[in-house]
Amino acid sequence: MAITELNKSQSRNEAQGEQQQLSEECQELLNTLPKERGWRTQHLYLFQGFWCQPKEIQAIMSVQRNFIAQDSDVVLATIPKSGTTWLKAIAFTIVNRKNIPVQNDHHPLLTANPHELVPFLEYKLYADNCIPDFSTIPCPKLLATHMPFSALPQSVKESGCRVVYLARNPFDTFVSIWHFMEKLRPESFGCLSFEEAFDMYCSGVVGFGPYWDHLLGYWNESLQRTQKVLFLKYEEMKEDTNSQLKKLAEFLGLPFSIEEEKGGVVDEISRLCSFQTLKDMEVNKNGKGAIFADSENKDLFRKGVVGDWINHMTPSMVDRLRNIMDKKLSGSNLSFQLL
Ligand code: PAP
Repeated sequence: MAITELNKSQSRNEAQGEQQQLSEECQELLNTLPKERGWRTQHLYLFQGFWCQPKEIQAIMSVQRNFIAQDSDVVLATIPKSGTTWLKAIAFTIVNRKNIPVQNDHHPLLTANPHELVPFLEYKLYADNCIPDFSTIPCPKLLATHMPFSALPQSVKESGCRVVYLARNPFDTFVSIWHFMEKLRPESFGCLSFEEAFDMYCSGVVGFGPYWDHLLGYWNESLQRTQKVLFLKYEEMKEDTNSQLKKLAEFLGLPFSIEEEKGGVVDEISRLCSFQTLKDMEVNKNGKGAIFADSENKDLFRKGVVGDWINHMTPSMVDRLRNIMDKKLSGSNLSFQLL
């Protein structure tokens, strides 16, 4: 068989494999949804107004039906590549600092990737037709999601549970996701060039996107319900990690005491969760499968900086995305530091 034929039949098989693991209900639903070329699966589907992979759709339906939030729960929300791993590490360390002091030799972050400590609702807990048993998990439960605000289960919106959103500028988010997908995209689906991916991104076709809708959903909610939704920015966390850590701890109802501040606890958390510290951990250098079975943990730690987009985008790409963002965010009072 010629290589092109082999690739075609491989991608057909991979696409069929993807579909076969789905419930009949989900397969039927997929047949009715608009679809576009995917980034790491053959297609992305427009589900409830956002773009999603088939397995994610099935899991999200299950989350929406089955997950009942408790008032003490904390949901960490991001669009992919906005700093999810970092936020998980920080939130886990803040919430557990009384029981697990930051300098403990057995701190879980020394041996586990942050994604193992704060599971995603749609990738871990409700994936593959599982319904998790939360009864043994201590409160407050830390959970994560890439779902847009509009798609969150009703109980998350109606209970007292807190939501922390981390946003990152669209330029770096795009560059980061393109690099990540380069690693994960099956060869048989062919190359997805930087330019092609950029076109898709600008049309809103990216996992859990359009990017701007995701952002605005949480932003608007954070303005209306300040006690319930906290909106953080990656760039501000990079610029002054300690002040953002304090803001987060306060929002979670676990402010740092004067003794803790004087004793350097905030600095220690910043250091433990910093890009370089996490990147250098054995589990993050050589571990696998923290999010997807087929992903390597090291791919979650690429550069971890603000402004890497300048090394990738042409001036016309920058203009195009800037114009889109100006239009989409106009009147929202939301802006990003880009460099
Ligand atoms: P996910 O959505 O798949 O979980 P996520 O953690 O949001 O991924 O994004 C990874 C990005 O966060 C990477 O950005 P880059 O590609 O521009 O480098 C990664 O380097 C960055 N990142 C991971 N951990 C940290 C950290 N501790 N501090 C700052 N940035 C980090």
